[in-house]
Amino acid sequence: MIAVKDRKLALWNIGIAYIAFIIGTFCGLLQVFVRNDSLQLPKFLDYYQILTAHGVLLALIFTAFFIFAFLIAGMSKTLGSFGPKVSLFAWIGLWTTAIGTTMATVMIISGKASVLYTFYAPLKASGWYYLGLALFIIGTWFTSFALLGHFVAWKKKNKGQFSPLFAYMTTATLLLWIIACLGVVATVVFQYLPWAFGLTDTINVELSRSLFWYFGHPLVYFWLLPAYMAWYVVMPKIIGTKVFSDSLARFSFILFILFSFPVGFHHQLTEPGIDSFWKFLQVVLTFMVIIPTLMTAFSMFATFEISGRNKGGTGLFGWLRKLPWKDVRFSSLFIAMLFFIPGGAGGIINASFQLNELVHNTLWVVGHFHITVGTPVAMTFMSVTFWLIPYLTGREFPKHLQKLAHIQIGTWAIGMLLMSTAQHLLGLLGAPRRTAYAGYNGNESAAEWFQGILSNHVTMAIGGTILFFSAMLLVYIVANLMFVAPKVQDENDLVEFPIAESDTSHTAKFLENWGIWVGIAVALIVMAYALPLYDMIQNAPPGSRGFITW
Ligand code: HAS
Repeated sequence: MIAVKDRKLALWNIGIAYIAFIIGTFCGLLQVFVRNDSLQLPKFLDYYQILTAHGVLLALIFTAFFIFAFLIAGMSKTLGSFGPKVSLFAWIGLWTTAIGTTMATVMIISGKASVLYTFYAPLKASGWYYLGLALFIIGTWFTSFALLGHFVAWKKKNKGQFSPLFAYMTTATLLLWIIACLGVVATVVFQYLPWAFGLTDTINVELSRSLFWYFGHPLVYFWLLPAYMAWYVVMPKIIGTKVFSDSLARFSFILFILFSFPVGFHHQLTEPGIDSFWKFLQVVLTFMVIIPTLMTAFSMFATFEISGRNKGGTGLFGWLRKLPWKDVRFSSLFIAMLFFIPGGAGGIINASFQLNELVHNTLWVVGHFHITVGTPVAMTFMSVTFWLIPYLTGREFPKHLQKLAHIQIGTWAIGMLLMSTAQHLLGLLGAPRRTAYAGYNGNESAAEWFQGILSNHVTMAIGGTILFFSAMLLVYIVANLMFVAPKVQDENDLVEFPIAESDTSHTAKFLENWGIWVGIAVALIVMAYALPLYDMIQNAPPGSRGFITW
């Protein structure tokens, strides 16, 4: 059992995450109906306003608060409870992040920041929106440094020992986050804030986008790595085995630190202001990310097979039947992994120079991120929710809630399958993203896109509705686990915090040498970004004034 004060900190983070989840998913529901042309929003609400709220609250706020809750709880569990300084920094982090979130959300709701979660210039939001975002990032840095400080203190006390795998992965994830945020902080502080508060008249659009995507791509791995932590460290314990290979797991996280950053241009392949050489270089580096992903896939299959065979499974696939399918903590993880197969493959398509021409700015990309962050990551967080909240609150996870949890993950999977398949197909046919209902003034060929069995807005709306139902079911389960389910009487009956055993006897010492890895990451960043960014600043076109199109 971790210390009460650490539990409280983690629970506050989870609570805020789920408040963002409720508003964000409701906006998602409204969106699919607007796109379907079957809902007229009231005058005070605009499609782009709810699209911004949906993106910011789910992709940035829900994920970040949930991730920090998981990391806080896991660091306290594996390295021992936090000292007063760590706690203080983590609380300051929580409140700064919460204040930033509130400022940004108020700006979106009051219609002053309908700029979507990517906040591309020259769309211009209120300066308070950017200030809210800046506070949000600063807050996460406080928490990150608190956890890193806890890690360093543990290392000092345990000289020469390998850190527990969970703590090692947390450190890798936080380093990735801190280095990634440098880009978005630079653009917000030096470009957006002076521009939005009227200190400068124009903004260098290409530079702002490039700095955003320098952050935007590692951001997706900031979501993914905590999910991988649950796959590598939590899942083996749930299915009754050990971590397949400690060094493989550590090395795959290191590869993510190296190859997450020098790749942001793959989001900008259609932009004219970047020389194709730099795009080509970053596309090649993007493909390097396949390596740690496939290492993970291999490791997961090996873990499943070892566990299944230990339980008596025979034959080529007999071990599959021995896996604990009735345990919702496992089944949601497994479905999450299944979705990652088409999700990741879609990423490879997006990153391919020529294929990107076909899919960029279409609904395909929306389909892609719903089966990456929206399913593998989100369903892994659901699996974690089912044991982490009762562990922290000291409550049971009663049978009836477990049944509901099965329905919840099943409906999430079905809803996502329908919605994202429709989005992928519609995108391939040409339907644009980032738009409200687009009928192209009744143009015949545009109308044909929407006439397929799966490629139509109705399928998307049905998928979206099922998803909303599932989201509300999840909120019901979360509320019960937080406040209603019976408290366990005996500490031995407490829901388990599953951390699998990991054998470090073959792990190379240099994997713990963070200096080397951060150094190589910085070298790769300089190689991929220094000259193109210099060029964008040195040969900048006249900047753009701001546009408020809503
Ligand atoms: Fe992506 C756009 C490329 C992965 C999220 N991506 C987005 C956006 C988001 C997002 C949110 O190159 C939209 C941004 C916006 O608003 O504009 N993506 C990639 C690539 C990968 C990738 C190369 N994306 C992710 C992940 C995300 C995510 C993960 C969230 C968590 N993405 C792009 C590109 C764009 C893009 C372009 C811009 C498109 C445009 O033009 O706008 C790679 O990381 C993928 C590597 C993965 C694989 C996996 C194949 C899977 C296999 C099995 C794995 C199985 C496992 C478990 C681990 C190669 C082979 C197995 C166990 C079982 C039992 C099944």
